[in-house]
Amino acid sequence: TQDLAAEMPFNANKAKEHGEANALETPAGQTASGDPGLAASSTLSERNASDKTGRPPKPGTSGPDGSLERVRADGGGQRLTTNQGVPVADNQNSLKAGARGPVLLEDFVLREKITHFDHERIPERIVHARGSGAHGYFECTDPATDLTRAAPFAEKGKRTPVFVRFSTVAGERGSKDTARDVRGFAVKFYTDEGNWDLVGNNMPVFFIQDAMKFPDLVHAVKPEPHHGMPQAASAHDTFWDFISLMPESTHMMMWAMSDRAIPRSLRMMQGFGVHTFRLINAKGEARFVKFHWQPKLGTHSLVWDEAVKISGADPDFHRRDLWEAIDAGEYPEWELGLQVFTQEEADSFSFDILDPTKIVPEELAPIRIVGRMVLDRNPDNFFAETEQVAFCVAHVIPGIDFTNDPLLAGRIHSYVDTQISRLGGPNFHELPINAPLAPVHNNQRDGMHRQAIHRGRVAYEPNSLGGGCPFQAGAAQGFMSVKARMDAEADSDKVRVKPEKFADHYTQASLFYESQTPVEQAHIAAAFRFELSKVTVPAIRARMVASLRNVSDALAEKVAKGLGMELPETMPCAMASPPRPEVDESPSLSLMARPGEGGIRTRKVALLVADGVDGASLRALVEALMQQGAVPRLVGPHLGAFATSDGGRIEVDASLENNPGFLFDALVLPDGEAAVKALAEIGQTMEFVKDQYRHCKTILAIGAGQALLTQAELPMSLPDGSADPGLILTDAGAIKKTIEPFAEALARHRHYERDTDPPRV
Ligand code: HDD
Repeated sequence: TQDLAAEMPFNANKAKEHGEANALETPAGQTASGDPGLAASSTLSERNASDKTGRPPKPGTSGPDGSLERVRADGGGQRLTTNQGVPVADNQNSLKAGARGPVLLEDFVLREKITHFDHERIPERIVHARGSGAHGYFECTDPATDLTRAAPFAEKGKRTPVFVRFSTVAGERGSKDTARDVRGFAVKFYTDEGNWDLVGNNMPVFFIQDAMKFPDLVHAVKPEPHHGMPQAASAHDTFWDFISLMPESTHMMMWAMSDRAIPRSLRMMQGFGVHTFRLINAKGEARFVKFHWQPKLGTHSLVWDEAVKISGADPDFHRRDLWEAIDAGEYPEWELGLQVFTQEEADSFSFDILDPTKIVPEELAPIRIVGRMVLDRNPDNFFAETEQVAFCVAHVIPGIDFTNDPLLAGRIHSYVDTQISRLGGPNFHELPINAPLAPVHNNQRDGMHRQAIHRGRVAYEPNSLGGGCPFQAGAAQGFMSVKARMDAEADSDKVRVKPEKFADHYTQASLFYESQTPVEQAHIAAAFRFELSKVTVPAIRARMVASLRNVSDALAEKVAKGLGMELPETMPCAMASPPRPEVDESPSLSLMARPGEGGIRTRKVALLVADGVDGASLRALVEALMQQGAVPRLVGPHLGAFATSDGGRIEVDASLENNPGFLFDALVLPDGEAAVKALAEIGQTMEFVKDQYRHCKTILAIGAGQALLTQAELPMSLPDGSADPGLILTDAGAIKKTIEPFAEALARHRHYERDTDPPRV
C-alpha cells in the first residue's frame, strides 16, 4: 500500500477534477480505470495530452480529464438526432397521412421520443429518496498509517476524490427539505484501492439494534398505507405506535426530537458512521473505530416554526443552499475524526460497542482528526449523478473492516440488493458515478446493461489460457477480513437473542438529554409534544410518555403537561439495574459545543427597501456585508427599482411575497420616512419582522426603520428584562460604527435568550 501510494500520490483520474491535484504528474501508462468498457481505452498520459490548455481547471469546475468527462454530453452547436444518431428534420409534427389524417405507425422519430419519455423514471430509494449531492475531495492531514492501511489515510496531503449525497429519510423524492428527520450523510471515496462508501447519518445512533426490524421501522414511519399520509413526517400514529413499543429506539428519539433533525444547512451538520468499524494497519493489527465528520461552519439548526414555514416557501431550501454555496466558491468543509479504541477498552465499557443505539462518549475515546473533506463541484446532471449514485455499506477497502453489529450485517446485504431493482440489474457499478477509479478485473460477466466489452475467451479461474489472469492479489495487497474472535463463546449455539447490555435502553438517552443546554432541552420537550399531539390514539401517547419517564421525569412531566394528560406510571425497564455509566454528562453532545469558525460567511441578510429609502446607509451595509462573505439581499414590495431619498435608484433582488422573512438569517429595517411608511402598510412586512424576531434572529433597525419594530409590537428587552443582544438600533449616520456589532450578532446565529414557549410574538 505504502509503495503504491508513493508511486501514485493522487488518484490517477478523478483527481483531475480538483485544481491542485491536477498539477501533479501521474506515472505514464497508468490506466484511468481498469474496466475496459468503462474506462477510456487510452492511457492517462495519452489522455493528458489531449488537455490542450495544460492549465489546472478552475476550482469548482471539472478538469478536461475528469473521469466523468468521457460521458459528458453537450448539445451546444449540434444538430438534433435520434438515439441512433439520425438527424431529425422536424421536431414539431408527427408524420401523418395528410394534414388532418391519422398519425402513421412508421413514425419512428415520434415513437422513439415518446417511448424514451415513458421510461424516464426509475424507482425512488425506499428510504433516503430525497437527496442532494456534490463532488469534492478528501485530503489526509494526519496520516493514520499506525492505525490503518486504508489508501485515503496513507500520506499527508493525499487527496481522494469523493461524491457525497445528503438526504432526508422518510419523505418521497419530491418532498420538502426541512422535515423533522434524520439526514443521510453518504460519502463515496474513489480510492486507488477501490471504492469505499461510508454511509452514515447526521446522528451517531440508530432506532433499532437488529436489521430484522428495519422493514418494520420504515413501514411505521412512511405515509400510512391506507391513505398515503402524512408525507415526510414522523408525527403520526403508526410511527409512534412502533416507537412506543420499541424502547431500544429511545436514545435515537432524543436525537431525532432535538434540533439536529432540522439543520440550518447541510453544510452545518455533523456526520457519523454510526456503527463501530475496524481499522487494520499494515502489520495486521486491528482496532475499533467510530467515524465522525465535523463541519467547519459549526453545527446550527432551524427552529421548528421556521422549518414548517420554509417547507412551504422553499421546499428545496437545503438543496438550494448547498448548490448556491458551492456555486459561489464557498466550498463546505468537514474534518474527519476517528474515535479509536482497543478490544480491551471495549470490553471494559458499560455498554456494548456492537449496539448501534449507543455512542462511545468522547470522554472515553477522544477524536483524532485525520483529514478534511471539501465539496467543490456541483453535479452536471442530477439524475446521472445524484440519483444514480449507489452507496453500499459492503463497499470497504483494505484497512477497513466490519464488526459483528447485527444492524451492520443486514446493511451489508441490503444496499447491493436494493440497487439491483432500483438501477435495473447487477451492473450498476458501471454507471459513471459509481465506477471506481481503481482498475476492475474479474470474471463476472454479462447481465442487463453491460457496458464493458470483455475481450478474450477466458472468464474463469484457475486458467492457463489467460496466463492465470486476473490473478489473486494476495494478503499483502488484497482485502483480507480481519482475524477476529467470533464471540466470547466461539462454540455457542445458533441463537436468535441479543447480547445482554443491549437491554439497557435508557442510560445513554438520559446522558444525551442531561448533556443538552436548557434551550435544547426545551426544544426536545416541544418536539415530543408536537409529534405526540398529532397522534390520535391516547394510549400511544401515554405509552410514550411512560417510556420517557425512564429518561428524565422532568422531560416526561413537560411533555405530559403539554399534551394535557396525567403523568402515567413509569414503563417497566428490560434491565432493572443497568451498569453504571462512565459519565453522566458529555458536553460535546450539545449542538452548542461546536459553533464552528465564527464569522458570517454565506449568512443571508434581508434589507427591506421601498421608495424613499436611505440609499447611502443601505449601500454601506451591503458593501460591508459582502466584504465579510455574507449574502445581502434587497427585498422590496415588488420586483424592480426603487427611488432612494438621495435621488438614486436601487434595484431589489426579491419581493416580500416571493422571499418571506424566514428564508433569511437576519433583517435590516432601513431609514427613510417614506419607505418606512410604505412598508408599514404591507402585511407581509409585519410578518417578516415578527418571524425574524420569533426565530431569534438578528434585527438591525436604522433611524426611521425603528418604527417598524414598535408597529410589530416586539418586546424591546428579554424576558428577564435585560437588553436583547439581537436587536440593534442605530441611525443612518452611525452605520459604519454599527457594522461590527451587527456582524458579531449575526455570527451568533441565533439569540436563544429570546426563545420562550409559547412564543411572545
Ligand atoms: Fe440505510 C439508504 C444510512 C440502516 C437499508 N441508508 C441509506 C442512505 C443512507 C443510509 C445515508 C442513503 C444513501 C444514498 O444517498 O443513496 N441506513 C443508514 C444508516 C443506518 C441505516 C446510518 C444505520 C446505522 N439502512 C439501514 C438498515 C437497512 C438499510 C438497517 C436494511 C437492513 N438504506 C437501506 C437501503 C437504502 C438505504 C434500503 C435505500 C436506498 C439505498 O439503500 O441505496 O438499502
